[in-house]
Parts: sequence; structure tokens; C-alpha cells
Amino acid sequence: MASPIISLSSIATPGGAKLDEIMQQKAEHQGCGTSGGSGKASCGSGAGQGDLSPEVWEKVKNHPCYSEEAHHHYARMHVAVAPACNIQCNYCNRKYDCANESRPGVVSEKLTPEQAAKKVLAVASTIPQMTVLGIAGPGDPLANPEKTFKTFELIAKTAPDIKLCLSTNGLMLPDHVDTIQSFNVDHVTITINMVDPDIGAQIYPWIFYKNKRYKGREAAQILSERQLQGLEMLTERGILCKVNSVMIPGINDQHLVEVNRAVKSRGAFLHNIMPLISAPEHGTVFGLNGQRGPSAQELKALQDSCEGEMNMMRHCRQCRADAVGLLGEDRSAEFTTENVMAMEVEYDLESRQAYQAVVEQERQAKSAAKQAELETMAGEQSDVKILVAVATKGSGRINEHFGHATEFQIYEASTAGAKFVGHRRVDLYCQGGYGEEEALESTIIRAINDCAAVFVAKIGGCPKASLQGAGIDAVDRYAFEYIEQSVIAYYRDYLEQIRSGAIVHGQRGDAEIRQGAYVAA
Ligand code: CLF
Ligand code: SF4
Repeated sequence: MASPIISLSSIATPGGAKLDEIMQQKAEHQGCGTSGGSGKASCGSGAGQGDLSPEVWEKVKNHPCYSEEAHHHYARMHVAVAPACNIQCNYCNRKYDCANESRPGVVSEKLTPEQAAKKVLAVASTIPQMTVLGIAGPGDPLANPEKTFKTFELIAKTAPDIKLCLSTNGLMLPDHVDTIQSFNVDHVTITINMVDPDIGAQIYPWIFYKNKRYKGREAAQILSERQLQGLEMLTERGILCKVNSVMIPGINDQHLVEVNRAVKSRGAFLHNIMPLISAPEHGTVFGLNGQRGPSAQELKALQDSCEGEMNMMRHCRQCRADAVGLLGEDRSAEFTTENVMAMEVEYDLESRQAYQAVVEQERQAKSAAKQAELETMAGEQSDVKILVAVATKGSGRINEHFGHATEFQIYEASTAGAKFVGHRRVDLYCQGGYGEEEALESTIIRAINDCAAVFVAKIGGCPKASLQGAGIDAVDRYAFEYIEQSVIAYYRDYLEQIRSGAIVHGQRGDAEIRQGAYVAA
């Protein structure tokens, strides 16, 4: 059987055109243009740059984890080359992926560095918006340094436009900072759940360090010192650092404010407070002893309280160690080792860059549309804030059918505009006619119960009525429009309706964060 040759030229861009058409247009017109539904691109503006320096912006602008705005447009992939770990976390069961950076419940296919390098080329040739390669497990990348750095070396040679990213528990970090720098790994995540060893002893039963097993408080103290030392060493070298923290109610939830201060003072760029995933079927210590995870509002309240000078990440999807695709989608099943080894890959850098140029135009059009909508709210004064759930498959548009959504993105609307504040994973509503009402009641409404509205590309009459009955306005009039622009427009109308007496604004209840393993649609 002939191997399929992967070519980017037939891949449709976010606007629907094929890449070879775009390459033709590029050759004919090199200037600024408008694109997208609202057609208000601004020349040369860097959508989302804000007050970041040009060097930092260059590092984050197409990294889906380091820029919330980028995560609507760019994808990442992980390669599972690091099976071993040197610590034990009470939220991890090694039969599954790393819970730092993965969702428990799905076993990874482990790869050699050579297999990983081939896989990266295959994915990059199929998904032109894949810009970042991360190594995040399934154990700890720095407990497997040879495999980790060999993989980076191979990818840097063959796919030089791909950013390299690493996620670690930090125990061995100080020993590898120079190597990390020499391989141009510009993004490092450290999972830091505590800076107080007494709290750490409740999270980590042991660590294995310098050929010795340490337990309890002593183990947590060594781990904490090594994590903070590694963080300082990286930021001194200008490497962007993100800190992941798992929020464990009753153990470190209050303490994470102190962790936030400690990592901020050491130069961390971004803090990602994630909910504990803990269910008995995962077989973890926390899962088995009934330790609960936070509710959606508990998580948001903690993230809000830490949001000051430091950026908080709220769009993390707690990925598997072999995740592929946009955050929130999982295309790993397309790239099994068997499939990848059968592919004949052409690495077409020019086509990748052309595709990404179109994505940038779309981003700028989206940003301009949001700005224009925001200007219509000038002078508006109100304390009212509402949450809106959005069904989207990416590109920053409301482009998913209610029945096909496996997650909803959550935006907070206020007079300040539209702000992304999280996402909620749900069961599919449409499952061929089975269990639809059950899915609606048991997961979807509970997951977005704190939202005033849900924006969808399309929705049937029955679920619309059920949502309406739960006080959630199901809105399809913004189908295929930009999300933030639509959220602002809806909020403006909402305020008008409050003033006219058509609706009464009230506080909504809390919402649940869905527990358990994610099953890709
Ligand atoms: Fe992967 Fe992590 Fe790099 Fe991203 S994931 S190694 S920084 S490329 Fe991202 Fe996934 Fe959250 Fe991690 S959404 S779990 S933060
Ligand atoms: Fe599991 Fe990752 Fe913790 Fe190691 S660092 S025990 S692999 S969650």
C-alpha cells in the first residue's frame, strides 16, 4: 500500500479558502487587507499584544497556553517520550497520564525520540496552525532528560519554526536550566502546589532525589526549594515561565494566594490555577479518600483574587501527555504511531507561514470588531456582571451547534467588555437520540448554571425550552459572529432590558466542574 503524502495546499483556512489560493493572493498583494465577517482589520496592529514588550509578544503571540487570545487560533501537541517520574503526587495514578498536564483516564502511547520527531512533522504538515511542541509526560520530562532533550534536538533540526515547551514538577530543574537554554526551549511550566512544606506533606507522600527516597515534610521542603530555585534560574535567563497549581479544597486553596505571591516575585509570567481532578475510578489517593475538587465559582474566586499584576491563565484544558490540536479538541487518535509511520511527510514551511498569515488577518479583524463594539458602550455605567457560555470550535467565532458541543467557553460581560474566564466540559447533547435529556439535565445545565445565556450556532426547540426553563437564555442570533463582539452586544441589550423592566437581573447559582476522564468526540 502506498504511503499517503501529506500536503498543506488542500487544507482550508479559517476563512474557508484553500492554501494554494492564498499563496496566489499573497504573491499578488503584499499589503494590509481586511478579512473576516466584520472586515475591520487594522494595519499592523498586534491583536492581543497589550503592554507586552516586543520580545515577550514574539514568544507568546502564537503559543496557545501563554496567550488566551492565541488559543482560539493556534494548536499545540505533546509527545509522550517521558514515562518515568521522581515524585509521587496524591492526585496522580501512574497508570494514567500525568495529572499536571494531562487528564487522567486515557493511557498514552509512549514514543521514542525518533518516533516523536516523525509525529511532530506529520502533525505540523496536517495542522498548519500547530505552533508548539510540548513535552509534558506522561511522567516528568526532567526525570527522563536524555529522551526529552534528544526529542527537542531532532525537532529543532527538522521543524525550526515550532516553539519548544516543557512542563516539569521542578525537582531536577536547577540541574538542567543550562541545557534547556541551549536547546532554545523558551517556555517552561513548573507545577508548584505549595511553598509551605507542611501543606506539601499532604500532597506529596515521597520524592526520589539523589538516589534516596524522602518522605513527608522533608520531601516537600526539598521539592519546594528546588522548584523556586529553578524558577529563579530560568527567569534570570529570560525564559518564560508558567506556574501550574492544582487547587485542592481544604489543603492548599487558601495557600495558593501565597504561592501566587512567591512565584510572581521570582518572575513567573503566568499562573495557572487548575481544579483538582479527583474521582474514585482514577485510583489516586485523593480520588479514593473522597477529596473533592473545587466548584466553578470557588475556582473563579481564587483566580480573581490572584489576578493583579500577574496574568492568570484560565483557558487550561489539563491536557493529556499526547494531546494534539487546539486546546479543547483532541486529534491524537488521527496520529497513532502506526498511522504516523505510514505517512510520507513533506514539511512545507512556506505553506505553514502562509496559513498563519491568514490566521493573523482573522485575529486582527476580530480584535478590531471587538474594539468597535466596545466603543458603543462608552460612558455606560453599571455594576451588573453576567456570565455567558459559548459553543465554539475555534477561530474566536460562535460556530458550534449546541448538540455537538463537548465544552462551552465562559465569558464574563461587564461595562469593561468581554473577558474569557474559563471553560466547562460537558457530555455531548446529541448522541444519536440516546440520553439527550439526561445529558442536558445532568451535565450541561449544571455546568453552565451560573450563566445568563448560552450562545450557539444552532439549537433545537426542545433543548432551547429546557434551558429557558432553567433561566438560561439560548441565543442563536449571533451564529458565526465573533464571540467577544457578540458578548458585548448582548450585554448592552441586557442592560437596556433591565432599565426598561423587561427583565430582572439576579445572581445565578454555582456551577459544577465536570469530573472524570474526557472522551474525545
Ligand atoms: Fe503543553 Fe503545557 Fe507547553 Fe501548553 S499544555 S507543555 S504549556 S504546550 Fe496548556 Fe495543556 Fe494547560 Fe498545559 S492547556 S495542560 S497549560
Ligand atoms: Fe504524576 Fe506528574 Fe506528579 Fe509525577 S509529577 S506523580 S507524573 S502528576
